Amino acid sequence: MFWYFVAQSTGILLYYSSDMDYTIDDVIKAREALLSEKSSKEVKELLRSPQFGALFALLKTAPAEQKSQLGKEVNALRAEVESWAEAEAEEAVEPIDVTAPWAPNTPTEKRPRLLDSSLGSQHVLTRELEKISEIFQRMGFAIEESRQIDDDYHMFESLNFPEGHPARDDWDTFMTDDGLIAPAHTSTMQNRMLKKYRANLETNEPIAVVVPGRTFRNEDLDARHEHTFHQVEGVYVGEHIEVGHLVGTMKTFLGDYFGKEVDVKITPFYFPFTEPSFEFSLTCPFCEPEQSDCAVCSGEHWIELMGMGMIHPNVLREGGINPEIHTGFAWGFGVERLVMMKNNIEDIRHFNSGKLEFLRQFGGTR
Ligand code: FA5
Repeated sequence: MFWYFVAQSTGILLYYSSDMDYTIDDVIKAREALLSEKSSKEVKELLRSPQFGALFALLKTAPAEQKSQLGKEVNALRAEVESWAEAEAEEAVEPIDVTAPWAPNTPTEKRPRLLDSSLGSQHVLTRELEKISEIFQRMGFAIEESRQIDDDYHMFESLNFPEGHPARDDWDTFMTDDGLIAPAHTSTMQNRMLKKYRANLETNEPIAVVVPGRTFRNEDLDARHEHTFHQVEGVYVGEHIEVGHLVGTMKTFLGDYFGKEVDVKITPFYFPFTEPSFEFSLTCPFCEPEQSDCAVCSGEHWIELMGMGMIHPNVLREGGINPEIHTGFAWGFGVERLVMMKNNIEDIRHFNSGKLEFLRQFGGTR
């Protein structure tokens, strides 16, 4: 067999035989030669290079049965060389992180160093809120999102606190100058949920919805009180619904969340939006029964977890529901307190502290 050789500027040889047979090696060698020149030449120069010239010549003269295969390989090589140009162009334009805490035009060397996100993990509250939502979803509840700014109607009026009602003062939260309110509880969502889901009742379906959300209070802070914390609101409305259904629902949820039955205490309480109303407490896991100086429960041995009750007829009416036909219950529990009791976290202030020592104990579960 007779061989021709084509000398390349790089010294790499591309060869083809006189009867114009080609082997895959021809294309591989051309590719290697192009790769070695990639950094010193522009893509359009590479596309006009002798390596491509030789391959095109080969394409013209190759036996008919080889042309299609060779054509595919030459085209693939050309597409690859063109893609080098695109990759280079992408590298050249520095992406702008619009969420970064610096002005977009700050030069790279002046930007603060950030930790790679792969080093982080979900915050323990986010993780636990996902678990909580999952349990309620399995129990048949829809999950809805709360909001972080609300108005007087949803905070008070729709919840049976008419203007001037003395109980308004018990909900001391933050307000904007134009009268908007940082919600002191997730009950601000009750009226919206009743209106959104009341059509269920027409087809004998209950209203069953859970609303996790961030809440705010002007509080004296201690081991179990924060100014910013989370609640999970629950609303259930149907026919012949009673307090027993409420207690059963909460015990089922807590049994699933803690993986065992928990001791609970239910005491009568007052909320304008439920009647009757109750406070629901769990035993304090941070002290012994004879201990009176516990910083978490203040020696009471019970930690109040939630408020609950049968939805007041005025609240049902305001949501467009006839209380003569339908009744329902609602609850609102503190997420931080629940997570504290499950994970033995003795101070609520750890959650917002940003302390890595605390956060790392719950890391690694993205
Ligand atoms: C309420 O917020 C009512 N909206 C609950 C409710 C809903 C009653 C529906 C009836 C029907 P309360 O103020 O008790 O109630 O708060 C409920 C729970 O939120 C408390 O039991 C506690 O777990 C949590 N919580 C309240 N204040 C704080 C705080 N400052 N820091 C952390 N958790 C808190």
